[in-house]
Amino acid sequence: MSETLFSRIINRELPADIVYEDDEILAFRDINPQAPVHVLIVPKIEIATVNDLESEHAELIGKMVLAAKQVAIQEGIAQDGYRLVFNCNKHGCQLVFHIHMHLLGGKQLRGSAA
Ligand code: DGP
Repeated sequence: MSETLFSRIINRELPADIVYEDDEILAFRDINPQAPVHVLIVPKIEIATVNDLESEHAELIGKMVLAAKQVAIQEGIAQDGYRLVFNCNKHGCQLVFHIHMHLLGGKQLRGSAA
């Protein structure tokens, strides 16, 4: 598989505003923020889409949610609340094919999904 944009950020080949890192996960601010806080939670291993997840990835996905919770606390938005989103493929408007979870908050968000 060719290296994704997010793998290049993980490998420090491209700059990013990193807000969280552990052995398995990197989180950095979205380059095109849709809310005052817009952070991408990204596993260090390359998995293209949610469709490519297997049961062996269950713990990793759980850790991504826990990382998002930690970033929300750091950013001071945990109490007011936030949204966690995975986009998948064309109808989900996925642009980068290295799975990532969007953490959005810092204002009153509208609607619940689309
Ligand atoms: P998605 O549509 O779910 O695949 O979201 C991809 C997000 O990635 C989109 O909100 C913009 C963000 N993005 C794209 N390129 C870069 C980049 O080079 N740096 C950062 N920080 N974010 C990027």
